Amino acid sequence: MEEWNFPPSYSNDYFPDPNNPYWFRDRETMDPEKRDELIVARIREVMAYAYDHSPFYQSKWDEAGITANDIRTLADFEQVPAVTKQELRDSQAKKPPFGDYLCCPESEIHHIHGTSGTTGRPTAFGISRRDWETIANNHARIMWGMGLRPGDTVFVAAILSLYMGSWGALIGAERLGCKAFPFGAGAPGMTARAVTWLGMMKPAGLYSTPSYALRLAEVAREEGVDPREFGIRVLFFSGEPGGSIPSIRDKIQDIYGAKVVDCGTMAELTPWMHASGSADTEGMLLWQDIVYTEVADPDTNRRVPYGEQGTPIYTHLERTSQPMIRMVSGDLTHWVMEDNPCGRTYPKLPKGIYGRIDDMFQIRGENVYPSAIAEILEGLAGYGGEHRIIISRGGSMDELAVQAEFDQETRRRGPDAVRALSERVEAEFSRVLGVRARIVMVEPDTFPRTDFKAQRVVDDRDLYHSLNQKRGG
Ligand code: 8LQ
Repeated sequence: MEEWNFPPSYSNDYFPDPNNPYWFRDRETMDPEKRDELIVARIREVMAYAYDHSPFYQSKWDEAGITANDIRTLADFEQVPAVTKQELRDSQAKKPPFGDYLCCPESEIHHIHGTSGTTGRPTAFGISRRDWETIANNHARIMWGMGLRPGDTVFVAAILSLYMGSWGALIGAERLGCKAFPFGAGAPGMTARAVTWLGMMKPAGLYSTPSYALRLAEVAREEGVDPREFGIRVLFFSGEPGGSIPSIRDKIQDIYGAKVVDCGTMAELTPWMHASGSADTEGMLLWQDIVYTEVADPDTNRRVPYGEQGTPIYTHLERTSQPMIRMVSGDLTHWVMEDNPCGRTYPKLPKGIYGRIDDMFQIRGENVYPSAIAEILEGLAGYGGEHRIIISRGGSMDELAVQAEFDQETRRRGPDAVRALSERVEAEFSRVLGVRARIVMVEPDTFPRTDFKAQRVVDDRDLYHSLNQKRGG
């Protein structure tokens, strides 16, 4: 079989036969039960390694009375206590800067990165050279599965700073033998310049967030350029929901005339592409031989059956510097096991990751995700491209208002068209979400666009009530 060892030592010269749709055919298409057996053995190795090299895992597992040798089945592994982001922060506060879960000598760290969030103590990633190469190999393999090939130009349109997304896409493209273009994002005027460069380079692949791909298309059109002229074949997205939401995915595929692939989990879990669709399979496959993912009940951290919803819990099977073993994401998704068009035998998140459980709100007993609201709006003709979700969590129940832009065409057609659109939005909300929301239609381009991940939820009782009054409701 192809290389599958711990620690991994991939050959940087390896390439599959150009006609082979798989980078590692056996690992990707093997009988899933056989794979699970191999994963159990690998988990024991990774746990033994982490125990030997990190006080963090030593004390955690000693306290739980669990050892690597106790893991005989995947069900046994569910007993291993989960790791939270807060524990990583605490560990780094106690043992700065990389925490007592760093499993290699500091002298072996080859790259420093960190979390891109703006609240709370940031977490530092210390990544060894060995891991850096492993990540590049993992990502090249998954990008091969997306249909990218050596010689293709890959344009990275995301912030090249603390965001791991850009770096992961970049090193995957480099290892794949692509012409890697670390263009970046986020500086003033950069989106217009991206339009110029995309026209010049005609890349086969573009990496960004889904929100930014929509923004880029708007700016291209403002510049009189049809995004189809870029000639992009594959748009691969991470960072936020969108790539697996049919209305958003189809809209972007149509705008660019390109295939959309959804990927990405968490920066801590780099190689974060380990959940990724492929050229022929929509949604996200769980590449279990790279990072073992359990979709679990958030209360018990035990796996839920296929077909059910839960929170992903991730375990690195190939990382040696800061391995995450049962890191709980706090996101929500549902998973299935079915035949995939691409022939890979991995479980799948058919609708991707819905969002963080914390971002969910309850309207009269219904759980609502911001991504479900985006899904409805993006599917409606006349929608202007941005919205804000205003929640009032003040009273006994959450209340919901949505400010949504109408587009220029609707504006031209006048107030009746705006009213009709508003009624359509309201009707779709009650049909799809089962909730009544205050809909406030606003002019095109009311809201700023993002170069990164969209932030659309505003938690504000006063704003909610002022919108509610304006509408006379
Ligand atoms: N998140 C990330 N990717 C997502 C996706 N494809 N669909 C839905 N939600 C997604 C570096 C990679 O882009 C991963 C990344 O964004 O890492 P971060 O910055 O640590 O953010 C992690 C969170 O982004 C996840 O927990 C999801 O909520 C979201």
